[in-house]
Amino acid sequence: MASKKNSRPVRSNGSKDQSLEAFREHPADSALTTDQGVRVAQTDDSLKAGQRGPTLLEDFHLREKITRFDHERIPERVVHARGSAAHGFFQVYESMAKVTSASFLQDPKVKTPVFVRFSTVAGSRGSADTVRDVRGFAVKFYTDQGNFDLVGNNMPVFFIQDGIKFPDFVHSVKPEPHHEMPQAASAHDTFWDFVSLQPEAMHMVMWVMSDRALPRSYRMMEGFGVHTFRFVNARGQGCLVKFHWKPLLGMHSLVWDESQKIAGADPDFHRRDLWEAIEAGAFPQWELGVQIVDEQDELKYGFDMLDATKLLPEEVVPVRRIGKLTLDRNPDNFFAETEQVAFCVGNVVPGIDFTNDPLLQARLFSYLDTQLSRLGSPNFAEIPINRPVAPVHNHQSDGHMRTTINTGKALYHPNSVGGGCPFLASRDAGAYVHYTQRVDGHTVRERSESFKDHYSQAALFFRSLSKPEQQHLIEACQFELGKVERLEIRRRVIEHFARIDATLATAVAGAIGVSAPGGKNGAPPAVRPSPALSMAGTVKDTIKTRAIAALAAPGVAGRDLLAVRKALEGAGARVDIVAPALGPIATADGTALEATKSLVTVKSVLYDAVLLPGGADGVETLVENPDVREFVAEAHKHFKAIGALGEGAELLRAAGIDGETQAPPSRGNGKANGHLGIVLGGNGDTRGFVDQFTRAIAQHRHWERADSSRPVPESNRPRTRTR
Ligand code: HDE
Repeated sequence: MASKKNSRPVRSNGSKDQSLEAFREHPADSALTTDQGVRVAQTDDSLKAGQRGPTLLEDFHLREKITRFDHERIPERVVHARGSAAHGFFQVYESMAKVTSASFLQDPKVKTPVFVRFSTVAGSRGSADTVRDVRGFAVKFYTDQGNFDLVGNNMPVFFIQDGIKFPDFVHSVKPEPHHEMPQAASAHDTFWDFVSLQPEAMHMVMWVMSDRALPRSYRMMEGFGVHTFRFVNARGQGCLVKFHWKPLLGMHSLVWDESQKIAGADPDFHRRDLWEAIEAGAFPQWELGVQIVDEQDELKYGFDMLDATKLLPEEVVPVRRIGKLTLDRNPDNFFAETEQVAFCVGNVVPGIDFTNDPLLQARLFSYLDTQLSRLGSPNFAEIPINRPVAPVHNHQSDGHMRTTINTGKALYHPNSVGGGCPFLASRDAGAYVHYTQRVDGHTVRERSESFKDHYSQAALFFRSLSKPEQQHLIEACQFELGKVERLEIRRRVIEHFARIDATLATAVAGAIGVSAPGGKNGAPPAVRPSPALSMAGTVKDTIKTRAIAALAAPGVAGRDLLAVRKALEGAGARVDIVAPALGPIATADGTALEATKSLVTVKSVLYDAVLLPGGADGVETLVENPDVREFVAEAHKHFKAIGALGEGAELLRAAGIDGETQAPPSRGNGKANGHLGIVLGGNGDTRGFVDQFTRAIAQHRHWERADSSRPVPESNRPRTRTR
């Protein structure tokens, strides 16, 4: 993306002198200036009448500095306020000319620049990343035919069917208006009140209560266009299309307890993860998938393709992967790019068109409208991050913050004064021509009958999940509804749940003081599960970019620890040496080892796996440290892989990890060694250990391990419970 960079000079790192004095020398070309380009001699004291006298109004440098500061903030987005973004590119695998004329979907050699912004929805700009929420997944393609924005989410459906309900829905999930609580959470009365009165939300409620709402990383979640869009080919023929993004690292999630703790330990967890992966050259990638359906089949699948509370199961219409998105560059400036980027569902290019989905139709209006107030002027498309790479020629003019300097006299069409410029283009010359659709109907404020089934797909989703995923969903509902103060709201929700799945309704009801309904609301629908909706079968053969904490203290066996670290890093993981204090560690075998993180600054929740070292003296020190014991116990509680070398196994016992989940005592390369994600290795031979530990980490979380930390009371335990 071409962008005009501010000329803020960056001092070359050539000089090793980092003293304060060294920074006081300033080469002429890097001098501090005012906004008018006047060089500034001193910026630490304001201009005063005498050293102890009043400040003078004529101090233009002071006034400019403070005035600019006063106006630094712009309104945050009303939804999706907290985001993180990156630059990258998209390449199609083969020409899609048969179905669409979109130029960026024709030639596999063409790299289309993109800017992608991920976000949470409900929280404000400063809220934590790991809250339970939908994630935004907005992609701006800078194509040679103009900008195409695919403004999607990480869930394929939405809470409401008609955009007119959007303000109601958002008001219900946002902090309650009288005391502005809770921040970035749906666990409160108004949200559940709204959805309990709006049963069309039930399918999306299932998604938001599932592990999909707690992604491990933006890099490990799917994306969806949600609505049904339309592809149109060069001959003007249309077909329906649903867009998907498939992450090459697979889909992985956090545990709820872990998410809450990360919100304190590192509220920027997802932002940092994305940033660091790109800085490390581990570029996140997704494949773009499409489900293509004939126009006449829009009602063929038992629901209406125009209804955004429904998904089209992949087992019914497979997702064809048509290209790849790679994010390879972090923004230079958060405000200029991530904050000022303006996505709009209405930004489409020739070959892509809309359908009559009433949620989509309202969005076509909303984005431009909100950006006028958020970015302060209709000229926001001139901000570098929003500027198309395709040339822009038109008669729009003036307004706040106009930067284009139009030349010539003719600001209208048609004109002869300007030689007729700019000219109109034909479809063949790449002009956008709307799809020709017959529209015929009465003016009504009504919902189509084909939109009226609100439970079948909620049941489809719940019953397609693996047993552990179902259990997590149940626990999420127990937590969220447990926070709802009004009994009648909790009761209403359980009545809806009973129409989705009896096990779900019974398990949740038991935890929230509501008696389970006895089937009077109608039996849950029979559904054929869709395995693609579960994350259980996702990519589990790589440890690329996984964060592993290797605990250490003076006296640990350094050689083995470093050998394992080298092997794990060779497989693409990041291994931090975590010790009670930063700095060099005197190892038992004299190998040089340095702690890059200390137990004071990091917690187990920030890692995917833990490696425990051998070495009797070092392990003894670690065993005595309560932070270490907590570190290991939490990793275990959060179902993470734990590898222990030699005496390191002592740390498992010290952390209270009992025999049930302990690996069998046999050491070596035996198969049973990776039992429930706990891998033991002997001193000296790390090869077999590394193989098994790598496989255990690649599994991501070992749900099959008993959750001894927060057992569900026996009476509430659904039959779907694992183990
Ligand atoms: Fe949005 N949405 N939305 N939305 N949305 C906004 O636009 C809106 C919906 C989505 O990173 C706002 O510039 C309405 C569905 C993303 O900048 C606003 C309706 C989906 C982002 C708005 C919806 C989305 C937004 C707030 C119902 C998934 C963040 C600031 C008719 C397909 C984009 C802004 C970014 C942002 C309106 C529903 C995705 C207010 C009226 C469904 C990813 O215009």
